[in-house]
Amino acid sequence: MIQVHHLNNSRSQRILWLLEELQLPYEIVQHTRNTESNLAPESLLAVHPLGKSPLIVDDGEVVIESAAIVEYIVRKHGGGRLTTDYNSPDYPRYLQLLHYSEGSAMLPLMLNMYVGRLGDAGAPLHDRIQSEMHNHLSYLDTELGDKNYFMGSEFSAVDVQLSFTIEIARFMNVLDNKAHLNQFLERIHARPAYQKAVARGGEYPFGG
Ligand SMILES: N[C@@H](CCC(=O)N[C@@H](CS)C(=O)NCC(=O)O)C(=O)O
Repeated sequence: MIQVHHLNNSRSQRILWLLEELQLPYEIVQHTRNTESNLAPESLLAVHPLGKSPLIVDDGEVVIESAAIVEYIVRKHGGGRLTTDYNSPDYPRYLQLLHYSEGSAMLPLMLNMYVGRLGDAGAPLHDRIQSEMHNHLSYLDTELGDKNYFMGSEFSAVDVQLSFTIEIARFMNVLDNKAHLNQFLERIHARPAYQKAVARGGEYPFGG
C-alpha cells in the first residue's frame, strides 16, 4: 500500500486528494511542523535527506517532488485515469502544466513569503516579486479561462498539482482579481474526494 508522509499545512495535502480521487488505498504517516520554525520535524529527515513533504513510499521505493509523485501515482496505479496518453495532442499541455506549478509559479509566491519577513529591508525586491506573481497568476487565469478544469471539461492530475499554488496565492491575498482561479478553487473544494482528503489529512487552512 502507498505510504504518504504527510506534513500538516503542506503540499502533501494534494497527494492525499489525488489518491482519494483515484480511490486507491493509502496509509498516512503524519509529521507535524515545529510550531516556532514551521519546519518539518526530524522524523521526515529520517526518511529522506531533504526532509521535505510530500514524500511517498511505494513498495520500498521513496519518491519525492509533488509533480513526480503525481505522475508516478497516475502512471503506475491510475489505470489511465486523470492523465493523458503520450500520443495524445493534449500531452504537451498536460506535461507543461504539471511541471509549471512547482517549476515556475511557486517561486514568486515563496519569495513573497520569505522577503515579506524582511520588512522594509526587502523593499528593493517588492515590485519585482509583485509583478512576477501577477505575471504567473494572470497566465494561469487565462489558461483556465471559462473551462472547468485546466485540461478542459475533464478533471485531471494537473488540477491537483496546480491546486496548492492557487490556494497559497489566495491565502496570501493576491488572487482578488483572478475570477477564473477563484471559481476553480470553489469547484475543487466542492469535490467529495477533496473533502475526504482534508478530513483524513487534518489541519489545512488553505482549503476553505
Ligand atoms: N518542490 C517540492 C517542495 C517541497 C517542500 O518544500 N515542501 C514543504 C511543505 S509545503 C516542506 O516540506 N517544508 C518543511 C521544511 O522545509 O522543513 C515539492 O513540490 O514537493
